Amino acid sequence: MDYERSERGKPGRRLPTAIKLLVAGGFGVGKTTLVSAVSEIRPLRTEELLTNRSVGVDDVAGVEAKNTTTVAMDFGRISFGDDYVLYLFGTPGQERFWFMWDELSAGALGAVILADTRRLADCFPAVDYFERRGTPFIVAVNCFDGARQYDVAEVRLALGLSPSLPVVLCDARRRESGKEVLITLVQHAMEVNSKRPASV
Ligand SMILES: Nc1nc2c(ncn2[C@@H]2O[C@H](COP(=O)(O)OP(=O)(O)OP(=O)(O)O)[C@@H](O)[C@H]2O)c(=O)[nH]1
Ligand SMILES: [Mg+2]
Repeated sequence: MDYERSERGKPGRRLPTAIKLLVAGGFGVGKTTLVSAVSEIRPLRTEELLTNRSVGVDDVAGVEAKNTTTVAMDFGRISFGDDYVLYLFGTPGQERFWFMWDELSAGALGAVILADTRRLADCFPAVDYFERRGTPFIVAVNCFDGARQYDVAEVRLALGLSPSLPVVLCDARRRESGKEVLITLVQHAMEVNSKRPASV
């Protein structure tokens, strides 16, 4: 909500609108990487080492170099001019930490579901979750090196998504790419909300 900052001696200056967004998706798709790449503050991470105990539990196929995993959340912040500040919450990818999703989702404008085309089915739980909650979301395909490239129409078809739902390609390691994803999400979420009947 916008309000005047006159009490701080700067009459007429507005505080930016705060928007909460989620970065969700399956295990190892690059959620922590994206939040860290775009954040203008030092991101909060809750990474723990993957140990031998997770063998047979965590599917690291495709991300064999990965040796840590998010156990609670990632947090970052990014401003767009003086008008908007986005607060980013990255969810844990592994099923055993999904109980965190409800807490993290409260009050979120929308969610990015990151997808890895080598393991596309891993993002079904996130798609189901946000569809059920009625949270606006977009799908961002994180283009890993060496992974076969698909176009967005193929990904949309494979995930059974409606043509009006944005599917974009990105590189979670690149700040500009991550920013474009977030802008697409905010625009989509605002459009979805503008079509919803006003609550009483
Ligand atoms: N080549 C390439 N590697 C990436 C990309 N994004 C992430 N990685 C690597 O892939 C691995 C997974 O990245 P994370 O950001 O930890 O994934 P995550 O989704 O947060 O994983 P969990 O929290 O464990 O579910 C890391 O080793 C990253 O360095 C990408 O766009 N391209
Ligand atoms: Mg993570």
